[in-house]
Amino acid sequence: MGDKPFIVVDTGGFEPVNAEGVYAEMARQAREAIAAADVIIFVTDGRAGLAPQDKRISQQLREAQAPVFLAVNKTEGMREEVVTAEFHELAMGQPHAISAEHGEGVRQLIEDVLAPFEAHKEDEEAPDHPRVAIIGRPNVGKSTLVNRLLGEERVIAFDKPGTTRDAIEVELDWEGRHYTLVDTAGIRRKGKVFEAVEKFSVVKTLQAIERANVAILMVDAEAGITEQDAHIGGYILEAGRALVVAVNKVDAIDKDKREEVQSDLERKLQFLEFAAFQRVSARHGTGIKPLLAAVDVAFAASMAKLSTPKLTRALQAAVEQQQPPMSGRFRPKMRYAHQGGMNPPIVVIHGSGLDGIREPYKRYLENTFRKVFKLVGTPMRIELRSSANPFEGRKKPLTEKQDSQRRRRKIVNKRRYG
Ligand SMILES: Nc1nc2c(ncn2[C@@H]2O[C@H](COP(=O)(O)OP(=O)(O)OP(=O)(O)O)[C@@H](O)[C@H]2O)c(=O)[nH]1
Ligand SMILES: [Mg+2]
Repeated sequence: MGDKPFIVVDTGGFEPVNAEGVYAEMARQAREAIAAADVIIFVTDGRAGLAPQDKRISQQLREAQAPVFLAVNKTEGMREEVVTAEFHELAMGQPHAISAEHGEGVRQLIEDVLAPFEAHKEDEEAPDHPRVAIIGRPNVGKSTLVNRLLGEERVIAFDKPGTTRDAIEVELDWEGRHYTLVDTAGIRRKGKVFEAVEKFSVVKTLQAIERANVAILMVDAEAGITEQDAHIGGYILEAGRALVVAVNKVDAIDKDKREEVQSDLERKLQFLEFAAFQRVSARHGTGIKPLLAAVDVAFAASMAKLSTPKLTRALQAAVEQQQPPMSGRFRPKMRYAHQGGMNPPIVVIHGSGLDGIREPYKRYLENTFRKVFKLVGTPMRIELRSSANPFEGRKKPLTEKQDSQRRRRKIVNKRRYG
């Protein structure tokens, strides 16, 4: 939410006592989730009212390390004080009346839950070596690659999806350079959520992506390129992590299959074209050297320092070459650019009427910056910041107060930007 990313673990219904069979398994997973969570949301049913199980669950949750928020669900159309009254008995703080289905009260609940956490800030101090997470579907060969890089069987690789369950961190020295490698459990997406063969592994994998500097997205040439690979790539892109795509098991395919894989890569992973694609065989150790070289390049790009004068010159040259399209009667005006963050690099552009800049022009600017700063292998973000433009999009005449405010701001802007 906003600038606070978070990972949600949806647990199976929790029957803490006398659980058998599938319920025992659900209880085990819920316990694991409770132990791993930073915050717990305990969801009860406002229509059914306070149940004896709720009391048992609340007793268990009292032992948890993490703070617990009590949500009373299905309360659409009901008075908050009335529906939550009996839930005070659980003594788990102020109950939050929500309707998950109708989206009522959910935003407030999440805001309260996240309140103690700092907004996501990039660590501006560049680390001296990259943290590299190896990500991919189950069974594509991630663990085999880690062993190959280390030159020893340090992690378990096996021809069965779900072999790796936890994110495992190992240190690698390679030709005088140092890397922290993170082997992860294979994930795939089902509907809108990611899953692993072992349910909890997925959280570790998603966290490994967030914590990495560079992700190696491994795909399996033998099994073929799938939508699942694209989903995982999309997640890495969204997280803003630098990326290298490793196309594994090339030893196991013939020429026809190679062509099919190539065309699938171009089609299905086209949106990852900012990244290097490297064909490898983790089993035989081919393509390993260029793979690590691509990791170095992506790491450097994600941590690049973009100087304000050089950015601004690049911006001006880009605009000269191709002006942004008119937006209504006005043309957006870009004045200068500076770097707003790294990993991924963020370019902040200042000007007026920038709301009128559309996605294609933003992409054009991004490509310009990529070329000028030779940024390969990292996503980029472009942020547009408009100073007030008193004429833009005005429908109603301004009130006197607004007008004098705008005027003052304009004078300030003049001073600032000349
Ligand atoms: N032919 C071929 N097989 C490979 C290669 N790399 C891995 N394999 C095989 O693929 C199977 C799965 O390898 P793992 O390294 O366990 O795969 P993983 O991605 O770690 O799988 P999970 O941990 O389950 O997500 C094993 O049988 C490996 O021997 C390769 O380069 N070529
Ligand atoms: Mg593995």
